[in-house]
Amino acid sequence: MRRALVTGVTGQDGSYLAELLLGKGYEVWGLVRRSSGAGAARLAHLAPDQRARLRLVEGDMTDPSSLRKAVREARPDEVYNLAAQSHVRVSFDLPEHTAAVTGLGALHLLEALREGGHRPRYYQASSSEQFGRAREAPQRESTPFAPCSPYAVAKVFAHETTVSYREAYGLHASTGILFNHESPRRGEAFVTRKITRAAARIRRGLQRELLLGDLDARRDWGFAGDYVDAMWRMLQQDAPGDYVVATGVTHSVRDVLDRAFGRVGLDWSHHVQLDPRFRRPVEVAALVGDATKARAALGWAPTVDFAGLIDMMVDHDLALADAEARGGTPPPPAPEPA
Ligand code: NAP
Ligand code: F7E
Repeated sequence: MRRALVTGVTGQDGSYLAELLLGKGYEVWGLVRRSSGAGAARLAHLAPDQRARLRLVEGDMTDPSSLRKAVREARPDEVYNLAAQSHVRVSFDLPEHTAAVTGLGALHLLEALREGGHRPRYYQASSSEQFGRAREAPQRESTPFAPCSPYAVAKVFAHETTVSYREAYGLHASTGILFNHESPRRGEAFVTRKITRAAARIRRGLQRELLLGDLDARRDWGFAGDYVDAMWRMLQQDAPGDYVVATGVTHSVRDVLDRAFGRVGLDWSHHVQLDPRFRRPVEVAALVGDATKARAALGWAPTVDFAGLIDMMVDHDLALADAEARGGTPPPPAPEPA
């Protein structure tokens, strides 16, 4: 049985990746923090036979000894480093924490692999935010990085460290430069989910207004389920590499509002207020990716378009709002770390 170690297993991508790997028959070791309570709910729906192959191991990206122990115990064939302080605006409030977890954390993990002498394949969760104030559009693997947030700077550090470990030590280490990807499991502080949650709750009379920072920003939004499949495909290649993963289509925050509020039959302009607290000190105005390499080399393609993605999220959030309106249902218990 192949074994994978996934950091960030309680996050959006971690939960989809764990599901994908368990579905392929892997034993999955997930790194979890003592504080992972809310995120662990994302794993609660797994079927009993899948849970039996999911092992949770305590650890933290800022604690190298816990990473060495996780690697030693799991002896993985593949390692997926998805753990991060992943919120761009929050990274301006917590710059050192973000650098420690998102940047230095990757170095700690790569060192644990190198020192362990065991040579699993490694995936680093790189980000389109690394392109920042991008020098060209669409952005591809050769586009220079121009990070403009503490998050993006930390991700560039982790990315370049991964490349240098590949070159220096011959590790099968790949990076996926992923553009924004969303789902019903997206954290509620990211703009798509913030909007779909609000549209559903306003429709059901549970909320009146939605405060947003910027309506003109443009992003290339895809479906998280598609993007974790690209991660897995990268580690199945004979040679490691760097890949942009994106839909190639860009939309504005305003487009998200149109689609989400349209889905519930409301006019968003009656409910949305601008609030400078949700703006960033530096905004990345527009990003759009060119995934030609991933399509050709990995045989990867997105299966969900923008409209399908937003509709999926709104429909999920309408069901949540209905449950909330009925008085709420307790979430199922999360797996216990062992
Ligand atoms: P997410 O939902 O925010 O999940 C982040 C994960 O990291 C959670 O499991 C969290 O655990 C864990 N984590 C945070 N700090 C940690 C620490 N100190 N030690 C150990 N684990 C820690 O992120 P996501 O959207 O799934 O994204 C996955 C990865 O891809 C991240 O690295 C993100 O930066 C990157 N990325 C995301 C996108 C996107 O659009 N989603 C695009 C490009 C790159 P808790 O549950 O304990 O908080
Ligand atoms: O913002 C604008 C905001 O927070 C998207 C992370 O997964 O993707 C994500 O980072 C856009 C930005 O995602 C609000 O200014 C307007 O232009 O959903 P977001 P992000 O910053 O693009 C990248 C690829 C990652 O790697 C990250 O880990 O929407 N926006 N008004 C807002 N954003 C938020 N959060 N809240 C607002 O009120």
